Amino acid sequence: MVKLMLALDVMDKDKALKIARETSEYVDAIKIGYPLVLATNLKIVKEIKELSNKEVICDFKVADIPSTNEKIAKLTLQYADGIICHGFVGEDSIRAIQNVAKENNKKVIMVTEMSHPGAVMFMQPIANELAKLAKKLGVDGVVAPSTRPERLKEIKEIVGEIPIVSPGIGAQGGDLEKVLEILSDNDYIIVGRSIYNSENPKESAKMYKEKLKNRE
Ligand code: NUP
Repeated sequence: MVKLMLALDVMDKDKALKIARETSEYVDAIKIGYPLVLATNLKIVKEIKELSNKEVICDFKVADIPSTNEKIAKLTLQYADGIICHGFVGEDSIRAIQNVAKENNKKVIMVTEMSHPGAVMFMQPIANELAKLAKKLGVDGVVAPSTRPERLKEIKEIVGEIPIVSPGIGAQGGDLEKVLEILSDNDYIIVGRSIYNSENPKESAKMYKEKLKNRE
């Protein structure tokens, strides 16, 4: 089954813990990014992991020189099960993160093409090259857009067995039906606002989970 990753981009600790607790029955993984970590601190990752008992991925889109990437990865992967990094900074920068991840048995997920409209300016022209690099390096996942199913398909064809982690369903307008025709078992859809901003996040997470189940 395609998995559900909750993007927990709320900026209040109690709200984050409440939503993580309420939705954990229906989500397979929780993604924590700058909004929540900067509003609290890195230890929130540990707390969410303990409370939800789910895979927790830090979406820090790391994009620095190898030695700085290494430091960021070491700090993040103390608590998180995986980290999202950018690929455009090049092979050495990604390898620096992979080295830390391998020592700790953690995941490195690399961004190829982002989901927002502006990604067509600079990212889309190099995204297939980034996907090829992801495959060469054997990363544990790649981010590709649910907002552009044709691009999602192309990137998936390039990376083959590497799991896809795909944002854009819900608030960004991605078409879940179309996306589920492309994704396969072990891939993830990422859903944020349409779960955590809904009146009933638990029900919303349940609805997404059921849609994923029904596609089997
Ligand atoms: O290309 C990307 N698009 C994207 O939306 C790469 C991402 N990591 N994200 C993240 O996915 C974004 O930062 C947010 O955390 C989540 C999507 O959230 P939402 O649009 O469902 O609220």
